[in-house]
Amino acid sequence: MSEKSLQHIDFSKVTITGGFWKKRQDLSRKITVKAVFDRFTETGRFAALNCDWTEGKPFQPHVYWDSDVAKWLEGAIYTWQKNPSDRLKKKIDKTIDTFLKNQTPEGYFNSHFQTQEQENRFKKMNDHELYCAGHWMEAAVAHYRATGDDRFINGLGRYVDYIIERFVEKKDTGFEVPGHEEIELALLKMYDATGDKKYLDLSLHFLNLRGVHPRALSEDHKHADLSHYAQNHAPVREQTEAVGHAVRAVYLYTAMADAAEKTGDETLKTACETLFRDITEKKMFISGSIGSSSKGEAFTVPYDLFNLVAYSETCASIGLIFFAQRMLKMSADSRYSDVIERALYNSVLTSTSLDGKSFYYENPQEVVPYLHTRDGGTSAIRWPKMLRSAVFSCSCCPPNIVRLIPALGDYICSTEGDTVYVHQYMQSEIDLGNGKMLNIDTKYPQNGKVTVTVKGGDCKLALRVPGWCTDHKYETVKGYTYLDAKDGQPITVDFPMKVRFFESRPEAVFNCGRCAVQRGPVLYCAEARDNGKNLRDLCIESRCRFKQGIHPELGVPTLTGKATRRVFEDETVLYREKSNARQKVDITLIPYYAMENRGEDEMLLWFQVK
Ligand code: FUB
Ligand code: ZN
Repeated sequence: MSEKSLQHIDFSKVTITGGFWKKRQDLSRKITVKAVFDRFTETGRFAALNCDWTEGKPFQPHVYWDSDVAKWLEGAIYTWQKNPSDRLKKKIDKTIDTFLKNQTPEGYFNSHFQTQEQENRFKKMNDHELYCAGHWMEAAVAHYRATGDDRFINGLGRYVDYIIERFVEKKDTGFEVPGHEEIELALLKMYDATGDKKYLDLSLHFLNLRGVHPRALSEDHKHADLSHYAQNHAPVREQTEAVGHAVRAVYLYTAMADAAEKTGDETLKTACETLFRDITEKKMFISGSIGSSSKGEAFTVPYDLFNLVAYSETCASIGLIFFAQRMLKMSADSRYSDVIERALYNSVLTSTSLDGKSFYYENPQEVVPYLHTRDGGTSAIRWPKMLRSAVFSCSCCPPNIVRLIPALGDYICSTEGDTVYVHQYMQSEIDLGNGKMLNIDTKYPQNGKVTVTVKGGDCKLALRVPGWCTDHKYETVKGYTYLDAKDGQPITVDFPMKVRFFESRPEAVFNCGRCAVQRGPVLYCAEARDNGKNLRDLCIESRCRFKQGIHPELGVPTLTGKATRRVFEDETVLYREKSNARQKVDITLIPYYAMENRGEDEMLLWFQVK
């Protein structure tokens, strides 16, 4: 491990005690964890773990189903760890027992292959066995850390031994590296949890082989370039552009960054920096969503930020957070923590309904409902679904939310020697170790005032000055302001949280002449229900003094202000000579994360501003 690394304080040492994120954590604990469990039960995903499905029975286990359950399990463990409950513990124990009971004598587990394709074990690169194995490992690490019980993690250890036997020793598998990355990052977590170098070595084995044998994934997988799809087009240290399936990509980059930090591999670190810049400077929506195209669920060319047809999968944003978190460990640079904030308050929050029960897979960046009916909804252009769903046939996103929200404490704070870094501003109590506690008192993002108190000794504090805050008074080094903190003496910073307009580079052509409205880290959008239809016709006054309020139906903050809209009264013409007639109107904006919670509606993030 590099000596300069930041040591992230993990969520087990952090209690989010109130405010914005406490509400979200409570919603997750009380509603979302159970809702996802119930949907996965109804769709046969938990029953599949018994590995007794036979032809003719309902609920045929799919290749990625195990990963859905494993991610739910990981999130349920985090939830239980912070708020023990017998009912949840029973579900956790039963899931683990079923997994352990149905592992084969070699340690292998996959409910699809064990019931349907025994003969194809480790033969099909794109069929997710190692991806599922990785998610089981992440759940097992969570369980071991939460309980100290090593049954589950030892079960995964046996599975890893079998993977080593087949992929490293015998080399008798049908592919060399996983089609869907995930196991690489999970093995590094296994290494952290156990200290056993075999996990690090296997992760490096897969990382080092990627791109060395570019190959098609499978004949029936009709993507333009199959090696790019799975980031298998070039050795990882030579990759400079984020390509292919976005979730696979960011899971890979997460592992690369973690491996670079653990081994001190500077070439790997440089590749990660280049890839991070490529994503965040050219391929990221303002919401923190990534992966523009539904074709291959993929990154495309730079500045392809076509809001109306954005794919922007929830898992990809979550993967970007994982990647940024690993990069932050290697370099205390707010470029990483700013991206985490952007994704958390926007793409991640948006993906879950306000009632905590339904989810976006693809997160719309703009909605014009009548366009979705083009060609009876079968248009070659794939429009994202306007509303969230309780479960999907490929339901990877909901359980990714289930595991992210209870572990949010992971993202708040790190230490490096005597310096305590605060990256995210959440009302919390943090155990820094060695008898030191950190208290963060804030109503962020309601306002930008944050009071930080260290107890148990003096230290240097490094507080992130949020990237959206361009009018602060602090001196910064890579986005952090460094202050001396005395034991028990509160330090208060204040980041002016006015409403701000943001514009994008000219190459992001769909946003030209338009601005996004942001207050603090939270993006605001307009819905037709509050503003009348044809939202693109609205023009906000640049000197508009927005008033804050609470939305009567949604209970979320609102910004109300002045705008104009064109007068276009003649319903019979499609075109006319330009007229300057404009009507003054009031505009009501809601947080982007609250969009489409009242049924399908037109929604806009990028406005004309004059
Ligand atoms: O293949 C498993 C999951 O389904 C991926 O992570 C998602 O992007 C979707 O392809
Ligand atoms: Zn997903």
